[in-house]
Order: sequence, then C-alpha cells, then structure tokens
Amino acid sequence: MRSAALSLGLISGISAFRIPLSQALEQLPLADARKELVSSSGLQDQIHASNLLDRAKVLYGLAEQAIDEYNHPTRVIGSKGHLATLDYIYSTIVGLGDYYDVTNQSFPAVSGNVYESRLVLGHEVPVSARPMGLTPATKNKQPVYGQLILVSNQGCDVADYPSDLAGAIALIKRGTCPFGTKSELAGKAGALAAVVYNNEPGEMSGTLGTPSPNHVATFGLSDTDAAPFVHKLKHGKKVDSIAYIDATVDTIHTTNIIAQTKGGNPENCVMLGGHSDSVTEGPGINDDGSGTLTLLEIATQLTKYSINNCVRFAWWAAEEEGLLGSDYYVSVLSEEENLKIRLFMDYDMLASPNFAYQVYNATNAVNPVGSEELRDLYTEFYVSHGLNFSYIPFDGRSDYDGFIRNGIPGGGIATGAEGVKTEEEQMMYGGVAGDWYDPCYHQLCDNLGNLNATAWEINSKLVAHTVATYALSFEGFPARTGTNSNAMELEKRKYHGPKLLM
Ligand code: DPN
Ligand code: ZN
Repeated sequence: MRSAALSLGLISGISAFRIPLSQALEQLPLADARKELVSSSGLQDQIHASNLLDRAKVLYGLAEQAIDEYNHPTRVIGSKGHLATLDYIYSTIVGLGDYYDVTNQSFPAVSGNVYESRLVLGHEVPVSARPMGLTPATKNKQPVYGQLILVSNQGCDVADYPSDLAGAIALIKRGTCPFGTKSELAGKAGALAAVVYNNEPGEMSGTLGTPSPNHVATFGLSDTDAAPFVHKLKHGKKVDSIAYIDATVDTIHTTNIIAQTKGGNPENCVMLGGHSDSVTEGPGINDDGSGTLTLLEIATQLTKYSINNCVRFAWWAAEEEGLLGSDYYVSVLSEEENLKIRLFMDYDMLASPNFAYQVYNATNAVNPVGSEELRDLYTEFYVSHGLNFSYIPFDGRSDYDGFIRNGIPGGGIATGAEGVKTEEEQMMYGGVAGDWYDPCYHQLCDNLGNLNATAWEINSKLVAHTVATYALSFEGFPARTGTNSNAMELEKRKYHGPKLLM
C-alpha cells in the first residue's frame, strides 16, 4: 500500500488531469500486491541448472562476436563480445516489463594491452618475467639497454633509489608499498625500466594500478629467478640488461547496468552484483559468466513475486581492470543514497569445475557491521543442505571492496580460481586435489566446458535464498551506522581487484 500511495501522489502531481483514475490505477505497481509474497523456497524452486546452462550457451555466442578483432572469443571491455553482453543483460531486464527500473551507468576505464615483451638480465632470459598490468611501453616501444641497479630496502622511499639509476634498469624487492609506487619512484629517478622481484616463493604478476605519467615499463619476477642477480649486484658485479615492452594504456568508456525493483521499500535495498566483463584471454564463462547469468535468472524469476524491501542488481564492468565499475558506482553515491544500501553481496565465479564452496570470511571486526551476519547466512545455507564450506580471505579481489571501503556491509561466495585444491578439500567436495579449482581461470578455455552444473545450481539457489530472505525482511540485520570504513586495516590489503597491487 505504501508504495501505491506514493506513486499515486506522483501521478496526480504530474498528469492526473489527463489520465482517468481507473487507468492511473492500472499503471501503478499494484501488480505487486496481486503477486504472492516472495519466499526463499518459492524462489529457490524456480532455479534450474538447465536454464542457467541455456543462458551460458547464449553468452558464449556473444563472446564469439569478438573473434573478428581478437582472433578468439572474449568479453573484455571495449570488445564486441562485451558490448553484446551488455545488450543481452539490458534487453533481458527491459523485456521483463515494468518490474525494474534499469540504468546504464557509463564511466571511464583504463585498459592496458601488452603486445610483446622481453627481459634479458646479463645473458639470461628469466622465464618468470611478466609485464605488469597497466605498464607503459619502453621508450618508443623499442628495447632499452642499461645496467641493472639494485634499489635499497623495498624501494618505497625516494632515498632508496641511487643516483646511478638514471639511464639504468631498477631491480626492486616486493613489499610494503604498491608496485605502482615503485614504478613511479624508479621513473622519477630516471630509470628506463623497472623489475620488481618476489619476496615470497613463486612467480609474481601484478598490476601498476591507476596510471601515472612517471610510471616506467615494469616487470614482475620470481624470487628464484631474481636471486642470482641480487647476489651479483650486492657483490659489486655488473649486469648489462635489456628491457622491452610494447604496450598501450588507453581510457575507454564502458557501462555498469543497474536494475532496481520498482516495488519494495526503496529506503532499504538489498544489493547484489557480478561482473559483466572477462579478461582479454578468453570468454569468461565461469569468470564471471556464472555470476552474471545467475543474477539475470534470479532477476527474471523474482518478477513472479512481490517483495517488502527493494532489490537492486548490478552488472559491473571493468572488474578485471581493477574493480573500476563497482568503485565508480560507490564513489558517486551521495551519503543519503549510500545509506539506503543495507548490504552488498558479490557473486563472482559460482561454477568452477573443480569447485569448493567458498564463503568470504567477512567479519564485523574488520568490515562494516552486518558483513558477518551475511557470512553466517551463507554458511547456514550450506550446513542446512548437508554441504561442506570453506572460508576464504575477504581480501579485496572482487567488487565488494568499494562497498566495504565506504561503510556498506558486504560479503559473497565463490568456487575458486587459480588456487590449488587440497586433499582435505577433495574429501569435502570431490574433484581433484593438486589441480586448480578453475583450471581455465583467465584463459581461453573458460568456455562452456568450464562449468560445474551441480555447484552452479546449488549456488544459484543460495543466491535466491539470500535475495528472498532480505527482500522479505531485515529484521535482526544491523542498521547502517555510517559511510566510514576501517581504513587502517584495509590499507594493508595486497589486492584491489583480481591482480596483486603490492
Ligand atoms: N574472480 C576473479 C577475477 O575476476 O579475476 C577474482 C578472484 C579470484 C576473486 C580469486 C576471488 C578469489
Ligand atoms: Zn571474476
């Protein structure tokens, strides 16, 4: 009734003269009142793996539209595959009639492409050398030649950069500050290029983050590949080196799609999102076709019901470039609008082939209050279905980060990316210990064969459960307290997006 009265006020304010009352009433979202009130079991019953898989086939076809330009299917921002994905989401929601208000939110996104790269240290070509995300090219996109010079400490301070770095290549240890800061300080010191080596075992690829005019071409390197050169330099030996990166960093415009129910209390919104884009390398059917399509299917099924609280769906763009879409969305919310979002639920990678049921360990101690109540709703769901679950770090790798940095409780679930399944997890979930959860993570093979239908259906029912629960009531869920975050804790995070930042 409340929303009907509100809308009637609106209609009489604008056009009561021209529309007869009976007709005006027809146009109100009163249809809601004639629908059954949503229930968790009702909404869950509408979810079927077959519908999800049918949508996945459509999505793969859209990714193929990029083949002309990329020689393979992809839904990376700026590609025809991504534009077609946006059209598909938008037209599906609009096709549902008047249940949702849909918004396209355009924003600028930096996107980097590395075409070729090579690093030679002394007489060696270290196999682990990887150009960083958003790295600029070397000068004139040509190889640069110089001495390799060791930077002191962890290269987070101007004083760590020796004067003989001008015209040389900087070798910097990972740690303490972001890769972008190191690249910038190396550039300011006159270095031609920079190499950041890992301070823990293994390969290291990361991103420089927001571009700076002082960034220089920057590689990541494993600890073991770096060790002999660090040793040589510390003993005063010279290492002639060559660095070459052909890359571009461009700003393009891309689009978030937001769909909010017309019904339900608009002061109390339950918000959920997935990302509409993939990486350049592949079609992203699990990452994050799975989350994208789960949201689309639930948005479709929800129209059968009336709701008490507003539900707001988001399909973020440029997640793979560093959470650019979700960051932008939160950054332009007024305080008043921010406070209407009671919580944000992130659904990124719900159907990994070698899956685990992963729940972000979002505690109230570090995150906005309410995050932990959401976490517990997820774990109760798995437990009540006799399923196992595993906590995973809530460390900033997906689109929830902008929300929790601005005081909005957040959480989510996933089924695993490049992590390795343990023996114990094989007992808990089946699958193959020793393999990645998603063996095709960020690769061309993230295609229709890269979905586990059982995990996808269960997780989509979980998403339905969370939507129905909060669309019915926020009773017992903590009220919003403000838009501030626990900044000190969040600064320590190594991620803001899929790639390492420091
Ligand atoms: N879904 C991954 C991506 O968009 O690349 C990011 C991610 C990986 C998030 C692992 C959580 C855990
Ligand atoms: Zn993802």
